[in-house]
Amino acid sequence: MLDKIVIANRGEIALRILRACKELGIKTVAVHSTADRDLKHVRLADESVCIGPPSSTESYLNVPALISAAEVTDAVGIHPGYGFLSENADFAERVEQSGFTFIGPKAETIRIMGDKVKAIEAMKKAGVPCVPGSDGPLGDDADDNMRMAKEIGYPIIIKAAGGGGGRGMRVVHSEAHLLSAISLTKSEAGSFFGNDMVYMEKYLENPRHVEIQVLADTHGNAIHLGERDCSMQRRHQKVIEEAPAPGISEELRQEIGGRCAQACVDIGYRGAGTFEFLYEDGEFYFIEMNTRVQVEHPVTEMITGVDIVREQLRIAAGEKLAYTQDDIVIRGHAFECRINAEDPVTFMPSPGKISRVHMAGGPGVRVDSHIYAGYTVPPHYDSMIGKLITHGEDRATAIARMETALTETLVEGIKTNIPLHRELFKDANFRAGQTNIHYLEKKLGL
Ligand code: MV4
Repeated sequence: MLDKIVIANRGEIALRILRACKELGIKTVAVHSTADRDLKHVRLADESVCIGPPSSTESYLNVPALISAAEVTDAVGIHPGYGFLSENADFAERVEQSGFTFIGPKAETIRIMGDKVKAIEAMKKAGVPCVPGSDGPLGDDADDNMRMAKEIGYPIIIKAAGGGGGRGMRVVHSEAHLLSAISLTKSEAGSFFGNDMVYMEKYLENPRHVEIQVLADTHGNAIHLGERDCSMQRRHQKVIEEAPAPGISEELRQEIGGRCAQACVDIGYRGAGTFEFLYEDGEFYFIEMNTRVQVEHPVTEMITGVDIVREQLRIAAGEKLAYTQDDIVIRGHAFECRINAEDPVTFMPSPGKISRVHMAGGPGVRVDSHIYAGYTVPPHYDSMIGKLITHGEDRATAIARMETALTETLVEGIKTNIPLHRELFKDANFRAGQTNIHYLEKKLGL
């Protein structure tokens, strides 16, 4: 097993990684900015290193500082968590070139998945269903592009190869707007991502966002852990996730999940990963792959019993997957509410000192959070202060447990979005599993 690792992140995921390390007997190094000296995982880690001032660019995104921290503490690996440098291929490469284990896929894999055109090409080749589209970057010939869009059928969407997560895309409803949309998206992509390559897809009007969790080891084994529905989102920020996705049959799960796992084997994928799909009228369409552990990984852990972070660490140590596909059985249903330090109506961040906290508990309730009474939420980072996760034998039980858990939870001194979650869990369509990627924004009048 790995002897000692640097946790190159903060907040709840840093604590989550630390907990997995403790179970596996891995020593931990917490790195933190000057604004994060009081983080819970910093206190619990074996060692800690201050890597810079509050600004992320000078701390959690500071590659030389992170590598130095690994060097001075004699760590053997670096876990990037999510966000920050977790999907930065250059970082992964520099970690490995410096002689450390990057706890994630090979730099080359991260680079391919960062280029959406290359990612889609790789997935098509591996038999993963994709959205009908341009099969590669758009060329400069206006007539070709007009013909292609007509063949695909409007509406279509123009996306930047360097985009993803909702950045660099434009919907086109008719022929009249196609060419200007292509050139606009191209020039924006050039300045935002330093890559002006764009591609075209059929625009799906009311899909759900359903993603498949995978794990792959370095011995040619890969499994899927079923799917999550992340349709409840606002401005590309997920608000509530659940697993399994409502209305997906076991046959369809094994069909799409099996294709994702096989694709992992084909491309030599390593570690935990997520295949993002749009799901509409019973069909899956691949859009992107995430090469990191995700915020919403706990809902999958609850329904499968697999500790995804532990598996990341075991895979990075060169061990074989502890499970075969037949070992993975989905049991019950789970929800996750992302708890943010923000105004529940305006969504404005609400940093500050937490005066009192009561966490929920009881059967099927999990809280992944770094907050405590007296903790000050700094204004410099993402406003997520924790995740409330519930599990039950069925969807109704998981919902009932979440409603109770939301009522039990008390966070005083700052505003949180808990009142919003309480409202959403009363929503009849949400309770019936009848949502799509636009549902929450429409409900909020956005
Ligand atoms: C789409 C789409 C409809 N049709 N592609 C937005 C984020 C990026 N991951 C891909 N996105 C979309 N791609 C086609 N062909 C609609 C979206 C989309 C979306 C997707 C997932 C979750 C939330 C979303 C919100 C708006 C648009």
